[in-house]
Amino acid sequence: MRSDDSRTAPYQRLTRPLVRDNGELRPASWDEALDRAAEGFARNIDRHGPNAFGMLSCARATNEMNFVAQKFTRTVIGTNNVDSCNRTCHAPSVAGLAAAFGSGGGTSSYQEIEDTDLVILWGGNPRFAHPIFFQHVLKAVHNGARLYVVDPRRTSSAEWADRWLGLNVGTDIPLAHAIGREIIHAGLTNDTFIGRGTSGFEEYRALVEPWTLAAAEAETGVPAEAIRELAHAYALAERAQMCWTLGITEHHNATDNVRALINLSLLTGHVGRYGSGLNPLRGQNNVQGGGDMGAIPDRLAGFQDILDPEIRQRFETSWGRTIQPRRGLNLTQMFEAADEGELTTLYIIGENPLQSEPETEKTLRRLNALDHLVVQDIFLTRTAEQADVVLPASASWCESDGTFTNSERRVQLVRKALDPPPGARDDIHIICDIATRMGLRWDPPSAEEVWNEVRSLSPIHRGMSYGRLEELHGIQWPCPSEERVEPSYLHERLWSPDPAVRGEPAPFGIVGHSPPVDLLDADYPLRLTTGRRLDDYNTGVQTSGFSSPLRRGELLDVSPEDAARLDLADGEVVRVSSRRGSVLVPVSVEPSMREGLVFMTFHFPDQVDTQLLTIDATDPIAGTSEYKAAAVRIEKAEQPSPAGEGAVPAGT
Ligand SMILES: Nc1nc2c(c(=O)[nH]1)N[C@H]1C(S)=C(S)[C@@H](COP(=O)(O)OP(=O)(O)OC[C@H]3O[C@@H](n4cnc5c(=O)[nH]c(N)nc54)[C@H](O)[C@@H]3O)O[C@H]1N2
Ligand SMILES: Nc1nc2c(c(=O)[nH]1)N[C@H]1C(S)=C(S)[C@@H](COP(=O)(O)OP(=O)(O)OC[C@H]3O[C@@H](n4cnc5c(=O)[nH]c(N)nc54)[C@H](O)[C@@H]3O)O[C@H]1N2
Ligand SMILES: [Mo]
Repeated sequence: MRSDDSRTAPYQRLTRPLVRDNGELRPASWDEALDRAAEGFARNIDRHGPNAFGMLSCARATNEMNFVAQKFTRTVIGTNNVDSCNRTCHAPSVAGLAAAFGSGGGTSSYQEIEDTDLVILWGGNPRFAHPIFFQHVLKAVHNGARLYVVDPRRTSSAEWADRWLGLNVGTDIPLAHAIGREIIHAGLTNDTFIGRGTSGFEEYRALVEPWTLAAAEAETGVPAEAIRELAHAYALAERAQMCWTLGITEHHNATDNVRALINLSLLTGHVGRYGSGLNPLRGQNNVQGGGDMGAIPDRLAGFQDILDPEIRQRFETSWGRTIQPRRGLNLTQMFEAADEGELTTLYIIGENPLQSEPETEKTLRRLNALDHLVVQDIFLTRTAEQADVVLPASASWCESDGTFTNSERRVQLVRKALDPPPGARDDIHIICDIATRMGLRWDPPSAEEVWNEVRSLSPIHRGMSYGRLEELHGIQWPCPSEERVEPSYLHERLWSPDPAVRGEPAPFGIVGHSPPVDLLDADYPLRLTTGRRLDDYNTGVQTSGFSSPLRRGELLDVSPEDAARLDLADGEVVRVSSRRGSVLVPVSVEPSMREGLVFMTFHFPDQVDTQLLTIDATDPIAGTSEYKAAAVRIEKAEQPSPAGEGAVPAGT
């Protein structure tokens, strides 16, 4: 472990492999480190079988690297235990969209955002977290679109909104159901679409009936009039875009939340048409692509079902190996299996779970329970410090060739712009070197060779040669052939008068309200929600090295009302305690906060470990944790500030 002083210093790029001897990490040659990595995997497979292995693949790396990582897992090891940080953010969006429409992608293009009449940003702060997407939203506003923001905090995104609906954390389903009920009662449903493209409307009508505007106001805190206004505006808009992010998905009932939003589009026909759609704004630069490449436990490349024997057979023929006919463990289940001793070895490429998973002590225990942990990263992260073998990767996004896929399903070519630091190796090459040591001779392919293999196996990518990607500046999937140009939006079929074209209707999601698991009471009376600020990125590993006048370390945003009640001044250090742990952090009094709500990031875990407070209650369908809702109390602390300064307003 580092000394406390070095914990505030920027992370250094890894340039030499490390191996653990007698409890300590020491520098090693590439040959020694790769031998150790491979031997440890082989030993664990021999003793416990292939399902004792888990792979966490990097949602920041290229499609090609993710394809190779999942192929390694499924063929060299022989398990489907492969996942990524998609689990911590938009797995519920994928699950909810797939349950409704059969596939999990966002339905619209960015151009359609500009051309729409109404945008709802539900549980997302794109001004900070998706600034490029937010530019498209601003163009829509400039073009006359109405903008609604649904968020417990009055975020900086909300500054541009026609109306901000400040709801209580975890009350999105009552709000959505009340909007649905109001649309039905006002006679504003799109009956053509409901009749052709959906199923289960009557059950849905009965489900939402109790959620009157008054009942919803009482539960959500949003004034009835604002709910009514949004319901009418959404239903009456010619075109409307529903966009959501983690305020919806980081909950114990996240897939239900997603279904509740999808229901509103089914009621009004705001899907399957140009300018109307459903858009989860994906988190990491390539989290959409990582999933599309099959770096998830239940799908092969192109979102193809692992349980379908014909699909498996196509991959088996190409790869010359048998694929297990069952879903693998997701990230959450892998950590649980480590606790049970069923998963004994993990290969983590570009993830920092020790600081991104809830309840740090639990994560540390689980990592330490492993027999063999290999971490391949560009920095020596806290997770890497726990590893048996650390492999320095060079393939950060600007140091490699390949493709990325963004939230509008657009695959784009990237070209190497920088040389990697000496000593580091390309992610794909490292995986191939381990595969070769484990008995399969994998000569490192070029990125284009990997991509052509993807195209041969994934129908939705088939028409995307590197040449076409370059010429057209990216192509959205599905792109099944080099000749056809597909519409920019998905699910047009649902509008067809011909049942044969329409196919399976989209079912309404029959989902009930379930408040946050961590209940508020006299001991823990405040609701803590966690999220992001503009200048920092996730666990801070990649942003700690650049200086910004806006960065002031971790802060606890508190409403002026709570600050007055608790006699707290800006910059004063408080102890924040949840049922699981406590931290010291300076306060920032924020007019954007509603009474009873406090906010922190998880960007500075070396100084303030927010994950000591969070809860690992997870969505049973998607496995995503309820990062957005912990119950806490705050007390004045005499200790000096752990994060230094902290007297300037943080901004939301
Ligand atoms: N600058 C910056 N950009 C990033 C990242 C970063 O770390 N820094 N991370 C990237 C990643 S991995 C992701 S996944 C995205 C995340 O992007 P966002 O989801 O936009 O980011 P968050 O700030 O985590 O959460 C969004 C909002 O959810 C609200 N919220 C909390 N609880 C609830 C609730 O119960 N209901 C509703 N409706 N809203 C709620 C919060 O107040 C917050 O404003 O950002 C990506 N972009
Ligand atoms: N409290 C709280 N916790 C949260 C969230 C929250 O809102 N609140 N959000 C969750 C979400 S949405 C996410 S996505 C997770 C993020 O959690 P993580 O993915 O665990 O965190 P990051 O800090 O993004 O770690 C990325 C790592 O990838 C490495 N890396 C970057 N590029 C490459 C590459 O090309 N190759 C290799 N080998 N490595 C690379 C970086 O050095 C870094 O160590 O956190 C989750 N945790
Ligand atoms: Mo994310």
